[in-house]
Amino acid sequence: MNGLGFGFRISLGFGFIIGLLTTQMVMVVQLLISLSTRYSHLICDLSSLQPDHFPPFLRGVLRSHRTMVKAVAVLGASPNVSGTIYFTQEGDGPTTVTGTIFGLKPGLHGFHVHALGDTTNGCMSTGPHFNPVGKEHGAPEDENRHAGDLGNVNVGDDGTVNFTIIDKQIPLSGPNSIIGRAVVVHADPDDLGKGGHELSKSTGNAGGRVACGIIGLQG
Ligand SMILES: [Cu+2]
Ligand SMILES: [Zn+2]
Repeated sequence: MNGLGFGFRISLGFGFIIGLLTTQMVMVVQLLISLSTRYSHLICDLSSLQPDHFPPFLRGVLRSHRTMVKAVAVLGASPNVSGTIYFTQEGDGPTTVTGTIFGLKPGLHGFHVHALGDTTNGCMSTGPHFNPVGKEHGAPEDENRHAGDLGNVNVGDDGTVNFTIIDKQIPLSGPNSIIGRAVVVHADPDDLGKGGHELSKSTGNAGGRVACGIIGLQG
């Protein structure tokens, strides 16, 4: 047997063993994930792991086990304004908010998650901005902001706005979940805490609450 043929056999053998090990590892990870999901009260839920932190051949199996949570808020409590806001979150990733709102005056309107899903007194009973860690009002990109501070939506001349917001502080599960709270659209622009008004650091001086909806789970 010449050296080349021997080397070829060796590399073929290594390739076979590595392939086998990779398959075994994927199977073991699959088993661990299904066990951890079923017994998440005993061990941490592996489906919340970040796939990007693992080797490429394990990412697919980790992604396929991440849970997708969906929620929706139908805007009400205002006769002229209507709209629907959708929320999705995959695993513990950021939440994507997509919405369409009709019947607003053109320009910027403050848009927030408020603490309570209570509309017994219209939008007034939805409480203050959702603020689980006791910060000041700010812009979505600020470090010092309420979790519920989603900034402004920019309404066109036809009174309609379509928007997408991606945000890391409004999860759909866990202790700071926004499920059961409310989204509120305001009459005026949110000054993002920088307007120098006495209300800037609490509400962004965004004016009245023109529409709101309770954030509920969606199948
Ligand atoms: Cu608000
Ligand atoms: Zn705020």
